[in-house]
Amino acid sequence: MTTAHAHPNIALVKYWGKQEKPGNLPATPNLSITLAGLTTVTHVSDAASDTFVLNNKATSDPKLVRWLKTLRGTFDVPPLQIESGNDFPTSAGLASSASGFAALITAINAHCDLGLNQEMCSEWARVGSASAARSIFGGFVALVPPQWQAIPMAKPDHWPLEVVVAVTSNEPKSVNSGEGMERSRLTSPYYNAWLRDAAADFTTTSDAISSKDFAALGAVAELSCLKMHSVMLTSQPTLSYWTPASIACMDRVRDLRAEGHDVFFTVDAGPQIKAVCLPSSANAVAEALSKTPGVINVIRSTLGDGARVLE
Ligand code: 2P0
Repeated sequence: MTTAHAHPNIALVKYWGKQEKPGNLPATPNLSITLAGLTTVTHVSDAASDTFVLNNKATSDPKLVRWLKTLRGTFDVPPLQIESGNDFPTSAGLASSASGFAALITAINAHCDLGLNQEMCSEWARVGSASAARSIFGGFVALVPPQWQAIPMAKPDHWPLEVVVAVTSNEPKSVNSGEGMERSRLTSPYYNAWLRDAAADFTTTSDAISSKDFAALGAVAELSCLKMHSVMLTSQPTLSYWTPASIACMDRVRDLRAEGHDVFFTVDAGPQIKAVCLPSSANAVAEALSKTPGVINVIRSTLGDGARVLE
């Protein structure tokens, strides 16, 4: 048996929409931070036929079945028992598919001696779930053309940001990301504007990370998030991932900033709020968000490392 783990990541420059060609390629460059405080652990062992256990429950995931079939088109991979567990809500806007596919390719690569380096693991993770390409690496990570293998931009200790995740629902999302993105591409009147601005947002964000300019990073990351949600909301039928508590948390983050705290929010395809902050503001942010009506719990995280084999 081989065990690997990986952490989810959250995008500061989002992607939402794919290219119209094979390979599961994002339509726009994107950039994330990897979260140490949330973890997927995946065990892979030989079996008579493929079996998949997620969070202690046998399941059949069409995305995983398709991905294994594609992998076997290139590599000799025997039938496998795959057991994966998350210490955080699954399919609820906390990037469980990112850490899931990153941990899985890392475990299979070691178990089956595929001989993949990290870049190639990133490419195979991306085929499963585009954001998973980024969870192969730690710290600040870019997923950009032309290779669309993730690139580590800076290690966690370059700028030890903290993240407070306000969990407002533990329910799986009603429309998955892949389906939602396709709906937005086909129907949102704002989709082309979203594509047009992405490269500039990416450059502004990279510069803010290099120079550790927190105010600049917060401004561009919040705008990228709100532009993505504008595209989602104007898709037909609408993609509305927020709860009243999500909105209350965003308002609370703005209040905290007005009070002098270094914090900004980002929100993915789900109702959870991720408040990114400097360590000096983390206690105040965690306390304020945990008291915000509708927040179930908060999870605190520092920046983490990439996927790796544990045993
Ligand atoms: C991101 N998200 O950049 C964006 C922001 C969610 C919102 O990438 O269809 O898991 O499995 O490739 O990459 C989540 O979607 O979707 C995502 P698939 P993925 O992080």
